[in-house]
Amino acid sequence: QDATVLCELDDSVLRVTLNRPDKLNSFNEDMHRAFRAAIQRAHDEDEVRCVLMTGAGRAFCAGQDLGDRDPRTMDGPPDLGHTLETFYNPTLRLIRSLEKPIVVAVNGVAAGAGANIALACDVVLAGKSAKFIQAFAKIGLTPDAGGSFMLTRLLGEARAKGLALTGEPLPAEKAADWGLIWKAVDDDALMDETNALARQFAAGPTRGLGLTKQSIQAASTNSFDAQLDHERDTQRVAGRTADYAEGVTAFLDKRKPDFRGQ
Ligand code: T3D
Repeated sequence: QDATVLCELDDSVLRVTLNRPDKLNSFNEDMHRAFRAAIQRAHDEDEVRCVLMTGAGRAFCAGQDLGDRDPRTMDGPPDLGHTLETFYNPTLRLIRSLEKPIVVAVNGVAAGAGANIALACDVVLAGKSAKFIQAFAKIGLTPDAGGSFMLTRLLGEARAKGLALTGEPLPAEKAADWGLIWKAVDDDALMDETNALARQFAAGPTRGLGLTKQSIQAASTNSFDAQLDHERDTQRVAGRTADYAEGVTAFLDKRKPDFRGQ
């Protein structure tokens, strides 16, 4: 059987490809474990300076594999709170806490938890034919994988509720217009553009970029005062990195900086 998640380190970019194309890359337990391991690897290995996430085939990810939730073959209703706590939530926490950028190429439909995993990452590009679907409403569930948090913060309550209650597909260009994602690009250009961005991040000041990600995320829940304190503490750390010294030296020498991720 093919690996459910392909994982390859290339020039400091960890490429993570969801790989169950026949099932539109929906999550079974094996894929949950492999995906978690990939994000954990990004935490553990200094060589990884950026993650690029995408899906194999025509879809990005259709969320939970509903074949594993067939009520006709189950012994009573499942405890989905338990499955979230066991599978999705720890992975979402790893994604948000990773102090390295995660770039996503949404190459096709992103539905349910598949959409919300993408939205929890840092810079999301989508092919113009891609769609984001809060599919939960169609099957009697509620948004998960951080969706209720991300949609509300990125879009506000009106649009978050509209998407979550109707389950209507949101085309990539509209998602970009609404500020849900960074960019919608021509399908043919998606991988080139995402690769270029991932390489740019992987050659960047990794500590500074990681702290920047944490700072923007903290602003979602902090007061202004608390965020000023956060900025002070973050800048103190960034100011002690070798990459900051290199950045300033390169500027003064009128040359390109050579960041080492330290
Ligand atoms: O359970 C828990 O642990 C709680 C957590 C829940 C998290 C969630 O994500 S719940 C939401 C689950 N996802 C969905 O409800 C989406 C279901 N899929 C769809 O609505 C549609 O497939 C799409 C809109 C995503 C794409 O539509 P379309 O027309 O492009 O493709 P299709 O023909 O529906 O799908 C192609 C194949 O993929 C098809 O298989 P087949 O007929 O060729 O053998 C389809 O059954 C399969 N597939 C698509 N999504 C899933 C799936 N198989 C299993 N699970 C899926 N989620």
